[in-house]
Amino acid sequence: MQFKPIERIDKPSLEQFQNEFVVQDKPVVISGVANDWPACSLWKPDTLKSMFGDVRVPVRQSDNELDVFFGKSTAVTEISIADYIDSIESLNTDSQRPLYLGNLSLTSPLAKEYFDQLKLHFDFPKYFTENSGCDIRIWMGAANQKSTIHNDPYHNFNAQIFGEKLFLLFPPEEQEKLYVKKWDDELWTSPVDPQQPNLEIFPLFSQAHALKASLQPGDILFIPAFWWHQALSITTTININMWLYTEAICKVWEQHPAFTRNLSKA
Ligand SMILES: O=C(O)CCC(=O)C(=O)O
Repeated sequence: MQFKPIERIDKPSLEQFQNEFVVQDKPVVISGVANDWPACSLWKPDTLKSMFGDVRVPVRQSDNELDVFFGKSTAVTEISIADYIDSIESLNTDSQRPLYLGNLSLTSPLAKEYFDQLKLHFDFPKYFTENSGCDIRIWMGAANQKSTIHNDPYHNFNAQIFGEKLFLLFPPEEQEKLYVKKWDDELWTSPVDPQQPNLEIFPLFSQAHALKASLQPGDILFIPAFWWHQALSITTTININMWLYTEAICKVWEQHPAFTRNLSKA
């Protein structure tokens, strides 16, 4: 795999963001925006523990998505936020892997009570005039937590709140080199572990072209819809992301060669 760094931009205007990144289907790391969010100073494992320690949340049995999608750990369990934070902070994560509090919707009716309080702490810029289908999720994980390479039929803003997370992004047309498989109607995911690829089984992965960014607190990564992406926590991390579903994406999804190729393989 070869990679280049993802471009960075400081506080773009709506026009600049739309013209240089959305229209050109190009990822970017936005700085100078989330740094001022109260979340970046308030949301630390210990403060979340004191604010919401008793709240019970669904967590994945494994924080390695390769286990979730290609292994045997698909189960979800429930745990209090205090116990979850203790588990990721006390575990020797070199030899044991903890649970993963990932992809927790803050906009679901169940989380509404807490969301009203949390939403005062962040404010994603209005880079899209239409905001339909806007969905906000929180992700908290231990060092070495990893996702699979997958894509989403939404534009995505992923903000780093605490710790450091590494993102690899691959353009939609790199699909063949990633050996993606259908998980459900919305999710296509790759069995290749980009940190330890098995090139005997997945030889084309050696020719894949990726973009790479290390997100620090206050960075917001824009992942255009359908771009393949993978996340790896370098430290304990807290991220918040917002998915945006637009009319334009709907049209692309219906016509995109990746989608028609996916359908013919399904
Ligand atoms: O952080 C992760 O584990 C995955 C994040 C992700 O896939 C996303 O923001 O779409």
